[in-house]
Amino acid sequence: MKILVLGGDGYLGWPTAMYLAEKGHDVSVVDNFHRRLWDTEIGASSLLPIAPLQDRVSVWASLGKKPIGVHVGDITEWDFIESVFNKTQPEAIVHYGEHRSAPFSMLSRRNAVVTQVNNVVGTLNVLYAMKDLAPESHLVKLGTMGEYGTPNINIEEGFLEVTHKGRSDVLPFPKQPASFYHLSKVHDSHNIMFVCRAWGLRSTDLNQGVVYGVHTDETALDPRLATRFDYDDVWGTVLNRYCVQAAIDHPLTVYGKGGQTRGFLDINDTLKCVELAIEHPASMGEYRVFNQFTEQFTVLELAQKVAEAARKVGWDPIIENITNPRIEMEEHYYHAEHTRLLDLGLEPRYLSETLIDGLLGTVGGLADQVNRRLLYPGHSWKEGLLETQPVQ
Ligand code: NAD
Ligand code: USQ
Repeated sequence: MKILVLGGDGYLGWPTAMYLAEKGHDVSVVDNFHRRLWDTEIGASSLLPIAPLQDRVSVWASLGKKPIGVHVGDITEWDFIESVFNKTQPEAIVHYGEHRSAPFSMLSRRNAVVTQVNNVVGTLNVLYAMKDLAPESHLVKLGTMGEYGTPNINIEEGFLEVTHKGRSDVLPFPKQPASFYHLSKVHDSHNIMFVCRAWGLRSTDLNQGVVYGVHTDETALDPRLATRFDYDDVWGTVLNRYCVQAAIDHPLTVYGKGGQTRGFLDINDTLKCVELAIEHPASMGEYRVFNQFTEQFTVLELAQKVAEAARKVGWDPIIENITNPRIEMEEHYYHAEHTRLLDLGLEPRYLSETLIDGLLGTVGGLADQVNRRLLYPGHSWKEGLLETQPVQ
């Protein structure tokens, strides 16, 4: 199948591109490298060194693998995305090409605008390109579990059966996101659902939880095929951060009380879920939602798991409940359904299988590369950048 991977230079996009090429698909990646620029803006970088995209694809081809095409440009620019669709005629579009940091989106008015314009306009262009140039293609869009927020009822997979004043309907599940980034995903979801209804396009919205891990069968083939590992307070996700903190004897930074519960999954499960969505496409005109995670933990439980695993490798981190830079519920009910990908055949890799060898082993070897400035939060949801961070 001809597949476009938008955001193919990113943490998930690059391993996905290799994985799908290895499965025999005809893969092209699209990226404008804004992520590398946004890292520079906050003075952060991947703990694992990452090669330029052009080197990645040439190393991949030199291993005798099916070549991966590269298109460098910005999907918010219509002429660019139109030419990519004309050249590649995609049958499936895996859309990772967005700005993905909740803290970044909350730093200032400008950061909120950058995030929402990039994500909403980019996705709108993709939808128009599908309508005009590839109407039968299938959009596999990366959404987020954070679209739902933390309601006091079970979270369903996209839709909720509601009875109101004696009448019933199946309606989109209410969305209560907690950052301008998460809101951008809600806006995307509405636009996508609308065009499936209005133009008969088809899409799977993968509401994904927090992803961890960096090793896949393909990244393991050569160090230059590695994907990024973020641990700073703006781009780094919670589990990655705890592992890095444990490796350098820094307190594990639990924000507030630590009862915030989220869904998590291994990067290898992300690749499998995307493949399952592609292999079992939505019908024409269908907009469907899969909740994409395999386990749920509170962030305090996660810190305890990391501390326990770290002690097995001879480290002894402490857990510190620090002032929460975010505005979010720190104790709440959380139960999210996630059966649709399991029904399609997902066999999860659980955290207990990979924490010590996969995550702690990786960061342990890179401990001397860690920048300690990036570990305590240098931002706040209310005040934006704090003084310890570089000023723009
Ligand atoms: P990432 O930042 O590593 O990768 C995104 C890539 O998209 C970057 O290489 C960036 O340069 C590119 N990009 C952004 N805007 C673009 C544009 N306008 N034109 C072209 N390229 C553009 O992010 P990631 O962690 O790989 O996440 C990928 C997607 O998955 C995002 O949409 C994110 O919201 C979603 N997601 C990620 C996680 C996670 O834990 N990483 C969890 C849930 C959902
Ligand atoms: N947290 C801590 N300590 C830390 C860092 C974070 O307690 O050192 C807490 C946060 O307060 C939050 C939770 O951990 O309650 C998750 O934060 P995170 O930074 O790991 O993840 P989040 O900001 O939600 O965003 C990440 C990705 C985003 C994706 C989202 C999936 O960056 O692209 O959409 O996970 S989800 O969380 O399901 O919405």
